[in-house]
Amino acid sequence: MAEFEMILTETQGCAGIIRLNRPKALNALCDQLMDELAQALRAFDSDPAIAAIVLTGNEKAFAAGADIREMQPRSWPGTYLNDFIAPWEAVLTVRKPVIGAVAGFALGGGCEVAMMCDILLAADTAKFGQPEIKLGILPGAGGSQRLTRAIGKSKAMEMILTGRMMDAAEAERTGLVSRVVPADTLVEEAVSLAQRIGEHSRAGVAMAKEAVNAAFELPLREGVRLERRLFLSAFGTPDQQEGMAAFNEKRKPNFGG
Ligand code: CO8
Repeated sequence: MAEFEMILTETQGCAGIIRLNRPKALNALCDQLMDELAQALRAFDSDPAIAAIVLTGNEKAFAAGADIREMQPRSWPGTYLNDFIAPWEAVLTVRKPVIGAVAGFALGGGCEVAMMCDILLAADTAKFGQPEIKLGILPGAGGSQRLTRAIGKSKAMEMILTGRMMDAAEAERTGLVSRVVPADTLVEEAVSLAQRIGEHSRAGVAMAKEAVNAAFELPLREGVRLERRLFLSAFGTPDQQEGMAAFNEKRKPNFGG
């Protein structure tokens, strides 16, 4: 793994952990940080020892948004010609599961990056919000779409038009996150989730991730068709043979990948 200034990386078993690490700016997402994040995601995605990636911040912030200092001087058409949001999509190109683990603020672009993750765990200290309206702009990295799909139109509209934050309990109640855990166990829980995923067939996990994500991109009929194709092709993997043989022989499967 390359040397980074604004993120920290480590591995624990088959979990690759990326910590956003710009604490003085509450992990505000500047160009350099996003470039480093993209590099680290690609490195873990292509590392055969890694089954899933945990993306987290620190106890105060996952990320308090795009870097407002860096954004202030930007103007159109420069913003259009040099689409500075494009590198953010790196999170979406990862084929292994990405588990977002949010403590403290996940605001603006920080909330958007969190919502790009496949599974979101929240510490009881987490606060989510899309406060861009207070800056005279609107969400620009998918917030208006992903928040609306996650929590419904009325609540998403209220949050995006007022900029109010949502606490961890509300985020769990509305389905934005899968679970709330005590802040001091957040990363441990996310790593244990990654390790549980890592016990399963790599191909099966990648196909299942692709199928679930298709639910956000495709009409139902196309999504079901994609699922069917992936399901049928799973029968071409040694892991299908191993998984079913192990069940019938009443033993633990030994998936080879
Ligand atoms: N950008 C740059 N610096 C930030 C940011 C940010 N988003 N958020 C916090 N900081 C800095 C502060 O300037 C401060 O720095 P300094 O100590 O040098 O003055 C330091 O972090 C600590 O912040 P505060 O003193 O404000 O800490 P508080 O605990 O008092 O308040 C808050 C915490 C409420 C989170 C407050 O910092 C805040 O409101 N931050 C801004 C939140 C925000 O508006 N986020 C949305 C940004 S816009 C956006 O994300 C658009 C995304 C569009 C797509 C992406 C395109 C690339």
